[in-house]
Amino acid sequence: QYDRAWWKEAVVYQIYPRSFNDSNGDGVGDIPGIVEKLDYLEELGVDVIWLNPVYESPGVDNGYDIADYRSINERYGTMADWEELLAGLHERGMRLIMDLVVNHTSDEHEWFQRSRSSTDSEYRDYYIWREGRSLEEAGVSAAEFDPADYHLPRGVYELPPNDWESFFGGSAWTYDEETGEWYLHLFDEKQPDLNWQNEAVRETIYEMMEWWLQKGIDGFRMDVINLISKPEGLPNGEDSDAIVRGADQFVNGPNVHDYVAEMHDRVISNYDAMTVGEMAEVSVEEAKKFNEDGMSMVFNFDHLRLDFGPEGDRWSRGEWTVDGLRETLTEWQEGLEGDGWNSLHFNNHDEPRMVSRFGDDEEYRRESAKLLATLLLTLKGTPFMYQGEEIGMQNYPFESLTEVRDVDTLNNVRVARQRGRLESEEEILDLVQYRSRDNARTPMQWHDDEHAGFTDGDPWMPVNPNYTEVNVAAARRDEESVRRYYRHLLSVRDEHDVFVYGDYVLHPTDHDRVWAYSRVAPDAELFVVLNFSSAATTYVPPANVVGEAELLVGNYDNPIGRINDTLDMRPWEARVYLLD
Ligand code: ISL
Repeated sequence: QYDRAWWKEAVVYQIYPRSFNDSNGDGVGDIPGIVEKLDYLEELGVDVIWLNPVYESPGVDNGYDIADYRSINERYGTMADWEELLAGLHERGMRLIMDLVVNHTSDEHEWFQRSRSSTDSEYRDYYIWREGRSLEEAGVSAAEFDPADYHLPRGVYELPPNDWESFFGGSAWTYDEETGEWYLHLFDEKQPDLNWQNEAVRETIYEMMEWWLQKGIDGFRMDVINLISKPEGLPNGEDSDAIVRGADQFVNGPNVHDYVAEMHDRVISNYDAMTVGEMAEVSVEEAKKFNEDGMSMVFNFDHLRLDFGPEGDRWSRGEWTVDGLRETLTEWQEGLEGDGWNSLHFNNHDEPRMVSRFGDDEEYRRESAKLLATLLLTLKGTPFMYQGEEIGMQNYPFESLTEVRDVDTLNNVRVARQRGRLESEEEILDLVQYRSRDNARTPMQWHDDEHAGFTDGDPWMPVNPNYTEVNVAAARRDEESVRRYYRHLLSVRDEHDVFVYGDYVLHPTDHDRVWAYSRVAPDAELFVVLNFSSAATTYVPPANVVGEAELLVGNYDNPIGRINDTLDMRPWEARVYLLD
């Protein structure tokens, strides 16, 4: 009846190892710490663990700067620890997907060390090296030019090969004194981009992927995978509204589908593996092409840009609306129906906490966290939870920039200051509090002892001061906890195929706070209604759902076993009915 796949039926739980559980008191989470929590994960009812990078790395971007793809960072444990983790998950019927970061490596990777050593190195072409431009060539006057913008050594007076910008702020090129050329890095200067045009690069990556799959992993989350193909000649950016300058050239570049399809044919297709491609920016049409290339699903971020400032600027603040959220997610739900598959996510290690962003993290923290859980687990697609979401963890109340560790935040703040874009220190702090990736990276809150039970030492990131109230132990004692609600939703989801395979059907409404939809399968139908507001309201459901129904899930007591022609919705109320 359905085009079934295990990864369509699965719920993924993302673990950011640095911040999950520290077993040896060095203040940094580790793999044995995750092993200690395997029963916790099983009890929660999730099916797949996605582990952020745990490979050898100098750690400027917390592991997204990999120095050796085939080894485990000592900080996190040993390969034997990792094997124990994999075995422990498999014993419990769970699976493991690993982070694949192959747009770039660390500059401390041996390939880059060799590549930078000489223009004749056999590794030179593993990365993207070019000569700089003279001011004349670039059409820049001497008055406009500030060598400090490019960290140029004394006596070097030239511009980078093109005008592309890094996602972490500033030019995407760094001048290297060894050979007097520049290398490309779409992220930090310690994350040089690999040259995917070079067949040797592709081959060695495929071998590495094969090696992990042979060890028994169940798939990959592919970091910024739609940035791997850069256009011939590396032309300047043309679109001044692009997410960063040059993005119109290197996002979904000319050969990206060839590479992804090749990767699938050569490696993935030999396994029963799932893949999710993280996309810096992607349209529904483009996503379908990735599905055709063999990718199980992509992460898109359209709904996580609704609160960006004017011109889509991440480092300024705009307001999201329920209309916008509903419209954006509906476009993806409808767009991929039949010939594609969605991923679903409202937070991860790069994003603020969802309850602080889309909910009410004060009076209605629990209710709104449950409403967002309901949305995550009743839209069509594979849901991705992020650690701490199940207890309703919130953004961190940063009081000063000295509490920030994240390279992305720090670099972007520095560049914004240089360019006079952020006016006052107050404005900066405000934005950091709202937007910084570190909001998601504070330690997991296990109980109300010191450091929330995350570590016996000094945590690498401060613990959110609300840990005395918001923690797993407290959630266990509480009948109404967010965690209990997730467990219930996850188990109900397992019992009814319609959660996975039913079509999404929007119920159009003028209501600016309510979102209602059905999930329709040949033999079952769900009706979902969500009140995104700290105020009570009434909603008139469509006539065709009114009548006898079973309330499968709800975040308030609700004895009524039918859908009336008017629904009185309490603050942040969420209900899921199974129609009779
Ligand atoms: O953080 C961002 C905004 O949410 C993005 O600019 C982010 O850098 C982009 O989504 C890519 O993220 C991924 O690759 C980065 C790494 O820093 C992120 O942690 C990772 O998820 C570079 O590897």
